[in-house]
Amino acid sequence: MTDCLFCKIVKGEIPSTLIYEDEKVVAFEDINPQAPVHYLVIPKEHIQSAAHIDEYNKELIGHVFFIASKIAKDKRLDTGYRIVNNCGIDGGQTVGHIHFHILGKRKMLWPPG
Ligand code: DGP
Repeated sequence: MTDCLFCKIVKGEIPSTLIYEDEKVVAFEDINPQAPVHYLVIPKEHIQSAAHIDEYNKELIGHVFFIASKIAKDKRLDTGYRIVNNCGIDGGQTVGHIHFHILGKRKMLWPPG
């Protein structure tokens, strides 16, 4: 996906503050933080959204979620945090490459807006 913003971040074509990388996943600071801690965790492979999780990529998504949990531990979000996935237009997704937000270091509200 040559025109995907997050694919460009994966390839280093757009700068970001990386906090984690392995062969399948990268995580970086959100450019528009909604909490004192706000990271994005994404698969390197382009998957458009949660609606595009399938038999082929379901284990990769499990790995992304595992890494999100590991990052939360490593960053000492010991009192809790929120992992958010926005899917599609009504879900509030603005970047068409699946990503999980990790929000922490403030008390979260429920229900979300
Ligand atoms: P969503 O609305 O769930 O699709 O979240 C997209 C997030 O991506 C949003 O919180 C802002 C973030 N974002 C958009 N452009 C950039 C960028 O160029 N760099 C970084 N680090 N984050 C970005």
